Amino acid sequence: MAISRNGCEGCNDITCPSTIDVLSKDIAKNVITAHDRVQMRGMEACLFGSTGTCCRVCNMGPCQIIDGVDEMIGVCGATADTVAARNYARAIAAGAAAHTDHAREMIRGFIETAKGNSPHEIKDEAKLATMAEVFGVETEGKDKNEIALEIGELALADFGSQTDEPITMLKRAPAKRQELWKRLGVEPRGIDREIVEIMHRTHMGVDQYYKNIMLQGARASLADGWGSSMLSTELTDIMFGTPKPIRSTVDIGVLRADSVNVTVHGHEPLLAEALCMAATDEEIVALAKKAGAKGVNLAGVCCTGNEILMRRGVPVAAGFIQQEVVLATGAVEAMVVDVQCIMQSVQEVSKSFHTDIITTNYRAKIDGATHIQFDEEAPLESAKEILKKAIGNFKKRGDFYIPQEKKLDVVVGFSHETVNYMLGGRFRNSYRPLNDAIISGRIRGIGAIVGCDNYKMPDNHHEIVARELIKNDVLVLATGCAATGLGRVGLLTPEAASEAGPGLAEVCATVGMPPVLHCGSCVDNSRLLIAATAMVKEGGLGEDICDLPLAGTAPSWMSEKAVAIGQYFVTSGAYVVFQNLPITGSKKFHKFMAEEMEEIYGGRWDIEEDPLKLAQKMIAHIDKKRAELGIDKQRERVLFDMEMRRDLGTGGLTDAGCHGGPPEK
Ligand code: CUV
Ligand code: SF4
Repeated sequence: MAISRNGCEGCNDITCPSTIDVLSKDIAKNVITAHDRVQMRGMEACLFGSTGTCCRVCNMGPCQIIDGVDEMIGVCGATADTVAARNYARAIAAGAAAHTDHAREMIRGFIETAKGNSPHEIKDEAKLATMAEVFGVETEGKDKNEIALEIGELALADFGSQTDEPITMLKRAPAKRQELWKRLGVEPRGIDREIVEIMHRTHMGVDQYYKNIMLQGARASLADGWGSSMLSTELTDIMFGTPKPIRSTVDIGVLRADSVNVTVHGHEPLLAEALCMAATDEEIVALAKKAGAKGVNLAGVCCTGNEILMRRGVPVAAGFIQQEVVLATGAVEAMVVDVQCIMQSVQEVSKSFHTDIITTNYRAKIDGATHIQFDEEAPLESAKEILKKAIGNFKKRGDFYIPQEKKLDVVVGFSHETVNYMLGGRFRNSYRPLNDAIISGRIRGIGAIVGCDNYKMPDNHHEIVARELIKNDVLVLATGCAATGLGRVGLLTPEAASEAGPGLAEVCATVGMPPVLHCGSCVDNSRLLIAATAMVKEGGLGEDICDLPLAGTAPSWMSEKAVAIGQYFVTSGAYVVFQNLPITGSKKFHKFMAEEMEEIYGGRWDIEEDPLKLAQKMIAHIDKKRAELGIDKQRERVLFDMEMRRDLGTGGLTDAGCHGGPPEK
């Protein structure tokens, strides 16, 4: 069938030039993408499913609920609020489970590394020392591997803990936040346990009060953000190096005509790091040359891409929605996948080409794909086996098309430590200059743009949100496929600061940083929690995360992980706005999420489909927080009297509060 690929009058638009370019070529004519399927389906998404009121948890149903219509409650009597809250909590559980299983693998790899059973090593000893302190590990007289082993084992124990003690990392949060969580009874205990408890409480006939269900939703989300995701980020950094600013490129154009192209897609960097090491191995390079190629060119897709981009500067070929398009070039010898966000369709697309889809994790196989199990005890050998398979395909490559001119430069690698160093670097490592820039109003606030991309929305929504934020002096921190998308439109370069408002532009010029900072993969959203906490601890911006002029969004979210992430930000005190959420079919639950949560956590959910308005809502929240902190006047002075910004003081601003209104003295 004929498919219009250049946009369909306001819906599902593709704006990405290289996507349009590749799909318009003859070699791609048989490729059906997610975008095509959105159009081909010819039916709207089910109203009950998309507003949260379809219940399938028992076999008296499925029940479709209409809030306010008596005969349309569940057969068991469950209301729209109960059903929507249960579904939502289950999405949190699934998202948290994904991060948790990923984290567990990383920690097991970390332990093997500490034992000397892997080709990796303990690289970041400063971070190792920080983690030793968090876990109370004595470092005197021990070598780095002994310390790492103790940390690794304690970290792993947090997953299966059966005590009622909170998980270790929770104590990294601001003191006031910890007290609040304690008071509410939402401190996560064992990480796995919180996910199990959600599944239990949302089973038929258990927890049937939406507010109580969401207490557990909040607790499990914290087990993800401050637990598994944070453990994964920190231990991965120790093992593979904490990201530092590094130049690289993004876009499909990073594929190379003269090399064996291997795209690495999924999430767990253990495999990706091993592939990076194997790609430069003499034997592999020799084999590639023998096959007529210059070598092996690795290119990232999705968050695996972000992991090796951040730490090694390996180019990223594609975000989530381009995973099929990158194959449609005909230039990929193998797409290596592990877990999460891999569309089953890549296998179908690969059939039109010489491309192999190689699954590597026993948890994630695809009918028809080649499976080469990644052996954690012999990562390099596994990686070589995979690359050999890819090299074997090089000679079979037929016609192909790589959009060369559309390769975009990016500067990435903004870990919490980098922000600390870059902004504070001239004097000492600290968040003082960042806080001061916010207090003086040169930086209005922080906007986090995280998460996926999704063909439900035109593909330029991240860009619209980001441009509006930076134009209004909001510094953007980006992760996940959102960050990749922003790189594709040129916003991850210091030069992009020319599009920022005068205050942000000045800060970016002074430091030499982009107005949009790439902070990593989805699990690395935990970096944002640490950064926010550091800002609180630095002083002058209140006493808790909910006092900060900060707002988060995941435009075009797709994965359940985005729901878990959004919830841990809200539970940590942030304002989080998505373009849609499956909660709108229930009145009380919706109101609870969008309004009442703020009274409990100081953070709340919001929904706004229009990306420009979404950005403006984030700015409005930032301004509200500035006013509560009493720093709104400073900003007016900055904007209207450039001279005065030099002599602004910072004192006396620590008494703002956000737990239910006026400052607590
Ligand atoms: Ni984890 S969750 S699509 S942003 S990787 Fe991209 Fe990355 Fe998936 Fe969403
Ligand atoms: Fe229907 Fe209740 Fe069963 Fe859900 S739990 S499917 S609402 S009967």
